[in-house]
Amino acid sequence: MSILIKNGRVITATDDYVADIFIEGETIAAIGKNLPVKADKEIDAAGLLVMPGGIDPHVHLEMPFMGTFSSDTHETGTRAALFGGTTTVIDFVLQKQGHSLKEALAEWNSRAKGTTVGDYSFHMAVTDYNDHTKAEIKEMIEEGITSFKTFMAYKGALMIDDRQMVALMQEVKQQGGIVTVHATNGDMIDYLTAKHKAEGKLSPLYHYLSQPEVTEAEASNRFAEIADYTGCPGYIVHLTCEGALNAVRNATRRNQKVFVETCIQYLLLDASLYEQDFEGAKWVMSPPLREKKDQATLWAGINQGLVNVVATDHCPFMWEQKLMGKNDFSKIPNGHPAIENRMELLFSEGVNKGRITLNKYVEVASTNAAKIFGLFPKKGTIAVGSDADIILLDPKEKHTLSAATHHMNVDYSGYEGWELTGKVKTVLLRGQVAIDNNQCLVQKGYGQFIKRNKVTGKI
Ligand code: DUC
Ligand code: ZN
Ligand code: ZN
Ligand code: ZN
Repeated sequence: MSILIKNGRVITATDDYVADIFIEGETIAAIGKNLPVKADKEIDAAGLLVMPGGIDPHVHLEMPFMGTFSSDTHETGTRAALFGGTTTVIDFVLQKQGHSLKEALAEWNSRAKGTTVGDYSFHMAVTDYNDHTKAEIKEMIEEGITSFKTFMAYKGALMIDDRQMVALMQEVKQQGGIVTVHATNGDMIDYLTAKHKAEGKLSPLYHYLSQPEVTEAEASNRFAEIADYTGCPGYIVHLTCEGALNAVRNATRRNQKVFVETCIQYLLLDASLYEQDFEGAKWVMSPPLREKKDQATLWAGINQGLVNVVATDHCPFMWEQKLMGKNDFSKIPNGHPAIENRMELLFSEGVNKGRITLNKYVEVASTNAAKIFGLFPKKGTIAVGSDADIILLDPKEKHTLSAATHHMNVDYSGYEGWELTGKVKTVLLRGQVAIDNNQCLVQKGYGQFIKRNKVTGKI
C-alpha cells in the first residue's frame, strides 16, 4: 500500500516547507515537490499543516490507583489519543512493593497486548528498589524499556526514599537509561493532608492547599542534586510551578541538563477551579493546578528551552469514582482526562494565540519526547525512513470540546464548552489512515509496542 500526501505545509521541529510526502508500507519513502510517483491513494493536504504524530509520554491507562482503576483502557485511551492527533503514548507499569519488575510488566502486557489501537511503550515505575530490582534494570532495558519512573510522594504505595533514589540512579546510568520523577515532598504533603483533615477541612480546595508550591520546589531541587551527583540523565514529570522550574534553572548554572515535562492543564487552568464545592474534584490531580503566575512561567520556560515536553498525565476517573472522596478530599482519585485534547488545546491556545511558534509546537508535542526517550528518528519527525505517523491539521477550523463528543471513557470534560481554533482532520499511523472524517479506521490491536533505544541524555 502506498499513499501520497500532496500540497501540504510540512512542519517539523526545525523546518517549514511545502512538499509532497510519499509513503510506502509503514514508512516515509520520499519527500519533495511534484514527486514522480504513482500511489494507491492520494490525500490532498492543501491548506493543511502536515506534522509528525503527537507523542504523549505520560499517560495512565487502566491503572490500579487509590482503590480503583483509571477509566480508559489501553484500547479506549489510545483510540481517543488518535482522534486528537497523538499516535504514540508511553504508559506506566507500576511495580508492586515487595514484588518484581517482571511481574508488573507481565500484568501490563496482559492488558495492552492485542488491545491497543495506537502505538505505545512503557516506563517502568520502580517503587521498591533492592538487590533483586537492581538485577532487573538491565533486563528491562533489553526489553526496550529504557526509562524508570520514581515517586518522591505516595509513601507506603509508590514512594522510594533518597537512599533508593541514589542507588537506582547509579544503576540506571550504568545501563544507559533515564530516571523520571514525580517530584513532590511526600512527607510534607502527608503531614499537611492529615492536619487539614483533623481540622475538618475536607473539600477539594484542601487537596490544593496540602500540596503547596514549596513541596514541589524542594523535591525538584533534591532530585536535580542527586541526578548531578550520580551523573544519571533525569526528567521531571508534570512540573507545574515557578519554584520547581527555578530549581531546574539553577541546575543549568553548573551546565547540568534536567529534562522537564509540563502538562497541558498546568499551562491553561488554575487553582481558582478548586474554589467551588465538590465540582473542583474534576481537577483534583497531583500536583494540583497552580496560579496564573505559574502559567506564565511555564510558557516562558517552553520558549527558554527549559520545559522540553508538554504531556497530559492522562489519568481519567468517572464522576462516580470521584465521588469516593465526596466527604474527604484525600479519597478523591487523583487525575484528569486530556489524552484526546492535548494537541488541539496546545495548538489553539499556544500557536494560534501567539505564545509558541509552529516549530516549537512540534518540538514539545512530539520531537523532544522521541529524542529523550529513545524513539527518535523512528517517531517524532517527518523524514525519509521514519514511521509514517503524520497528522493533517486545519489551523482555522473551529470546534467545541465536550464530554458529549469526546472519545475518552470518562463522563465529564475538564474543558467543557471550550471553543478551539485548529482541528486534527486526518491521522496516519505507520502508513495507515487511522483517523479521517471523525472516524477511526484502524482496529483494536493495530497498536504496536515500540521497543525504545538506550537514551543519550541529549536532545
Ligand atoms: N498524579 C495524578 O494526578 N494521577 C496519577 C498519578 C499522579 O501522580
Ligand atoms: Zn511477587
Ligand atoms: Zn505523578
Ligand atoms: Zn502520572
